[in-house]
Amino acid sequence: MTKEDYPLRRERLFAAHDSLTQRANQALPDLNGWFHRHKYPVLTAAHTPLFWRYDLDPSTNPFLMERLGINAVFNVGAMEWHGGVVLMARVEGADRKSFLAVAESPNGIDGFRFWDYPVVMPCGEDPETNVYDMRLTAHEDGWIYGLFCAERKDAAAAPGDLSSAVAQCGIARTHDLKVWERLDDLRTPSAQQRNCVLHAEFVDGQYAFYTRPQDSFIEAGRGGGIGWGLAPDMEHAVIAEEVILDRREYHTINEVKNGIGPAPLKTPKGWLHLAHGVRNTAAGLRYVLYCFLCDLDTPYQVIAKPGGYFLAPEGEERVGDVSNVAFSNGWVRRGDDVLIYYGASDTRTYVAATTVDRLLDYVLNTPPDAMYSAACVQQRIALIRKNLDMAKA
Ligand code: M1P
Repeated sequence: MTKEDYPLRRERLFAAHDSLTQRANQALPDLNGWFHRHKYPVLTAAHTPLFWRYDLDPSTNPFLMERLGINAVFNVGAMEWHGGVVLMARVEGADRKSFLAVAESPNGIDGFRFWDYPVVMPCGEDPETNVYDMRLTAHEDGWIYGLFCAERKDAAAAPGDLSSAVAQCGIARTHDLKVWERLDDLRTPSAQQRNCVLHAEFVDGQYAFYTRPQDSFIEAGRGGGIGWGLAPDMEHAVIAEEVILDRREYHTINEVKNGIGPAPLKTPKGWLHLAHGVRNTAAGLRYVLYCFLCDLDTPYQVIAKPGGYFLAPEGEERVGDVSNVAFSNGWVRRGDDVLIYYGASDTRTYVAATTVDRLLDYVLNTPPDAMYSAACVQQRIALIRKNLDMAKA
């Protein structure tokens, strides 16, 4: 590139970035009545500001090269913010390390722009190697809490094993999403934790957590599913007793693993949950989203749970660094509308839209998993018979 080419290349880079971040999204037709997708991802690596990636000084970067690449933007926490929507994104650098950063949009569907600086998350004397998947909870105590995975190399790993890691639940709080106070990591009876979420209200005067006990970094092992526990304080949160709220089951969408998505929505009929379930296939793990409803007064009791998945990765969502993954840790209620943000294949972020009424109808009227083929046939025959009888009448 000659010196003369520099201004043109710079102009093209900025024009392409502007056209991406200003592109209007398009609602896609709703296929099952549960939600509708939108055509374009709301956040990708290319949405990150150019000044995060390029040295824009021609004297030190005459070729206008990227200096610090971004690999992916996915698995976002979400909340309403001054009438708009903010996403707390997992941004993964080309160096594989993730960090957290806020992007804001007036309508939650398109026009997301990152704040100038990523989140500076305080860390202690033993800094984690990787932080990701923050769930945001505006708690009734007045703080906004962010619970996230804090990952470190396993100190007990055998020599030469550079993959074994330990996942724990990091906790921080803020009032403005800019200045964060780091609290102790959550302590539970389980060896490791990921996908932990803070409930927005006190339960029995204590802080209530959704957990995901796991034996090792990847395997849930004896961890039976999504857990629940109470802690008397947040500065040094300790859960003494962890109970399983939504159990993993053989030959279902969550036989291998599951985990709560965002903090549940409070509705007149119960606490509405979005979670992810993981099953095995010959092609590897498949991550899908599912929903269930918990009792308002006893939020650790599931009162309705449809069989099967609510949202599975489709089309280009299925392709990425970890293919066949739909993962959500953020949704936003705006009146009756609900915007669901989901990471696609650990690479980019999409939004689907629905309403509280639709979600309640879905969880209350979709039949549960019948658990074996013969019972599934009977379940389907009941539906077919009802429809055919009605058509004859
Ligand atoms: O790679 C798929 C997902 O794997 C993990 O989720 P889980 O602990 O349920 O397996 C997380 O690392 C998540 O970020 C990732 O999307």
